[in-house]
Amino acid sequence: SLIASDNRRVIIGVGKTGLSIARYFTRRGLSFAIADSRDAPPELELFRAEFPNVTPILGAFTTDQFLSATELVISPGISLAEPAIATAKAAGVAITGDIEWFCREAKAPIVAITGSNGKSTVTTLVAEMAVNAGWRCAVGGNLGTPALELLDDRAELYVLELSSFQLERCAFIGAEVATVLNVSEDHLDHHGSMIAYHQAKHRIFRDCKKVVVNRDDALSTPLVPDAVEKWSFGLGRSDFRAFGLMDEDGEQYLALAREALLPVSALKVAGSHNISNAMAALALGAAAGLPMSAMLSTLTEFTGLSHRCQFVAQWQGLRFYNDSKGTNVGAAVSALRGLSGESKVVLIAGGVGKGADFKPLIETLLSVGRAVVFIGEAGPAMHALLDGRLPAQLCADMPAAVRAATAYAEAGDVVLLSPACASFDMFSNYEHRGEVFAESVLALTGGLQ
Ligand code: UMA
Ligand code: ADP
Repeated sequence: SLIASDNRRVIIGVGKTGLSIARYFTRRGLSFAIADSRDAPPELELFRAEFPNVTPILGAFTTDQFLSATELVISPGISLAEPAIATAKAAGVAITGDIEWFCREAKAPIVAITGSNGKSTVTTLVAEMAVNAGWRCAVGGNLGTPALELLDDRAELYVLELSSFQLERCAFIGAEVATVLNVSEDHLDHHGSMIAYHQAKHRIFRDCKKVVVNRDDALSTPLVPDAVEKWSFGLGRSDFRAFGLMDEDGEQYLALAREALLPVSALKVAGSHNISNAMAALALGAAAGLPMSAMLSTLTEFTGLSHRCQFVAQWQGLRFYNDSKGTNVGAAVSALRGLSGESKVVLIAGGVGKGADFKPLIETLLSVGRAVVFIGEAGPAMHALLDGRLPAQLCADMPAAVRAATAYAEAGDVVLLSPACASFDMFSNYEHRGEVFAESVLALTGGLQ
């Protein structure tokens, strides 16, 4: 074994998360070892500078490597099916992650948010609502800042976006309010089945005080005791503790019980999925005790996050949208539905397919699509599945894809990048993909609006 017997709490991963765990253990006076399967993990230099007395164990894991550990604190990017980890787990080594350590330590209430899509949008909305209400609020998790970096004794509320990977290695959460926004297929390459993915997401309800349920998605409904306070959101009618829609004087309103709260037209974000997201944020905020007035004014100010159905340019009667964060089939389907309206859509899709079933995307395209341009690893399989039912072609890079998409488009159409796939085959991340798309559009249109 590579681990000394006096140092048997092992952090796996020298990335953002691993570094945050090392810092936290050091603040608590807990000793640790740290390992990464890569020879040069991204935060290595920073780690060496901050922890000169801890020598990271680098390079491919060997199966028996962690058998003498007592606990593995595993970064989200490492699979629990990794042989070295599965072997240690089978031998009784405890498996945890940064989120469990955070939740055991946090003193302020936690709003915990997961789901296949809309997590970042809803997490950001709830945090902005809290800030608008004058609460001292810390926001992070999968959204970007590792949870353990948020710990602050003065915090009044923590808002966490949690991924299925973070939840899967977490035995305790104890949120004030927890939600699974929706469940559609994603990360099947990692979780193996929809049931395993669903189970990982539903860990978010462990020991929670209140839940928020999506009435339009049965898979979001938690198995929790009746005593747990339940709030909900949905595009149907409102009710007690149930945000919904209401018509008044020919206008559609976000509503709670019998009260119209805000006209839907006051939201600056497009698509019915964003109406759901707004109501999810209201339900989470209301359950956490945020005042309604601050929540509603946040909704009227919020213009959406970058790379999520983001408007890029208008040119020769075409509108270009960047939805690079549409990294799974469910997201791309809702972007297509949300942006089509009166228009037809030319879609750019493809990338790392993650084992997904693309049929629902193809079906949506057949009703709202003008044409499709495929890119990346999954491109050929998606092209074959479409089987000539719409004009389509494969392109080798993003500038070519944008040119091809524009050539298919007719006046009034939307050109949409919503890849339904991860980006790592062609780009460093989804932000990079979105930026290359926007640059390609501006190169083609000459930057004209
Ligand atoms: N890796 C190795 N060997 C190791 C450890 C990691 O090869 O021993 C690789 C992983 O396979 C992965 C990469 O290193 O490709 C990063 O893994 P990590 O666990 O070190 O990641 P962090 O940099 O700590 O970032 C993680 C989340 N990343 C992942 O879940 C892959 C970030 O979510 C999150 O913002 C951050 O913690 C802070 O909480 C990113 C993400 O892509 C944005 N999340 C996925 C998503 O949203 O779909 C789940
Ligand atoms: P996440 O953090 O879960 O990836 P984001 O808020 O970043 O979610 O949104 C990512 C993409 O998912 C958006 O660009 C859009 O295509 C789609 N999306 C957003 N909200 C929803 C929703 N409520 N239901 C379905 N798809 C959604």
